[in-house]
Amino acid sequence: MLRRAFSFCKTGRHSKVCTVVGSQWGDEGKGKLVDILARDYDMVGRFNGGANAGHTVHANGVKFGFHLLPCGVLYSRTHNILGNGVVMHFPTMLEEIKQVEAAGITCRDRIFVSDRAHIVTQAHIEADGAQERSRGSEGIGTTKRGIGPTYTTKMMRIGLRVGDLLHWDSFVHKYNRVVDFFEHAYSLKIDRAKELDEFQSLSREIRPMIVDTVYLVNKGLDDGKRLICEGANALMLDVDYGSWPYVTSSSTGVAGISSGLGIAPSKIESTIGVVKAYTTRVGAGPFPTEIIGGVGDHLQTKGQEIGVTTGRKRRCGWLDLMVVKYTHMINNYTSINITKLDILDELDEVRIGVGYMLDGSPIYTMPSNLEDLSRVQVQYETLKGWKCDTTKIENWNSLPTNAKKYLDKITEVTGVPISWVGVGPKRENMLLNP
Ligand code: 2SA
Ligand code: GDP
Ligand code: MG
Repeated sequence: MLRRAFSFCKTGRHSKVCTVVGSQWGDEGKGKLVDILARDYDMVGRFNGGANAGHTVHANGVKFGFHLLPCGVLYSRTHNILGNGVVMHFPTMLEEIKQVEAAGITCRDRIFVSDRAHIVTQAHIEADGAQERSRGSEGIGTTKRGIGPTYTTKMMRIGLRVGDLLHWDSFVHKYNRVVDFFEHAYSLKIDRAKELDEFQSLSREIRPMIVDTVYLVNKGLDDGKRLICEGANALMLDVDYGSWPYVTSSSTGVAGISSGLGIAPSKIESTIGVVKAYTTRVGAGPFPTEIIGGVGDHLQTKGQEIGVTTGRKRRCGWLDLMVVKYTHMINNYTSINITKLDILDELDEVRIGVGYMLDGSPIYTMPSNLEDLSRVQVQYETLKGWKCDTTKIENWNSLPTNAKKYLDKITEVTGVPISWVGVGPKRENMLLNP
């Protein structure tokens, strides 16, 4: 059979496999775009992270905050897949299923969890907290959802996998092995009998959802189905390419799709980089365009920049296009979705970081070490604000001239076309570039 021609689809609406990934430090609004695109897709798959993620979807007057469930779950025909690269905290997932059911949407039969995904236990969660405490003032500011320790036991090859739930005796053996390790390493005391009881009862609910998702997804594609790969976190939080060690523990970019969902890179047709119109970061670590006070506070308040998972205030700053250019180099965006443009509506002027200087010379990529990254001097361009309410705008052409100039500047500096612009949190607050 001839291979299908590689098809770039700028908007992501017509691809067979479309990827939505974070291009900054997370919370760009990936959930909203996935929800919008998912209406026309058959499958939505998460490939990385766990219940650290918080993806917000506003649909039919209800606000959902998903941590584990893929954002296609609100459409009755969409299959939602948690790939092998995800770390699973089942109590969180079951809670989310109830949230969706409470909105009148049945979804259990449309959720598929990889038998190869690793399981987060109470010991992983407590170890996360213990590690943060032991780091003192150098704490990463993790979400304390056990993410780092679960990827650690995966790499140490002592973790627990979802498929182990189907073999109870060996599950108990492996559970004890992992708990022994953490109790010893961090002087923890885990109530094993209680947690094993919980696993036993939840495994009855989970069992029908456990499948080989690698086969499910690839067979689906062979049968003509279409897939969205939903990235969690963002490339600046990637364990290899992010501002290490102030990162999460998974591969958050397109590279994570192959390892975390079992899709060959050549099957990915479009990759949409979600870019917030300014920059935010939750947790510690360098942030070159951060604004302390003043406009930073305005963005935090107006943008309601509060962590979906932990309720922490997000740090805010100007849009940093060095970050977007760097993440584009690695992810190769077909197009960009600018989100939260409306949050800049009231500003007299807006600044964009377009380059970095280090020791008096321009640099062309992201420093790999914190020492240099915390010393870069950001080169800014300042543009006039548009000073009008964009939230009622229904089409691209009605955007104010200065807002269009802001968007044009982003394309000029990054070289990536903008396909979508968000001017509010709801589905209808999304403008398509004609
Ligand atoms: P972890 O818990 O080990 O993944 O934390 C490591 C770093 O990764 C950051 N991180 C995040 N950054 C932005 N958003 C995330 N999701 C939640 C949200 C965050 C929240 O949607 O708002 O509620 O606080 C997320 N998850 C992890 C984290 O801040 C650490 O810097
Ligand atoms: P994600 O983790 O990338 O899915 O993003 P989050 O859900 O953590 O954070 C994005 C926040 O911005 C959520 O509260 C969204 O409802 C909201 N949001 C998304 N796009 C827009 C937009 O264009 N304008 C406004 N005002 N809010 C938006
Ligand atoms: Mg988020």
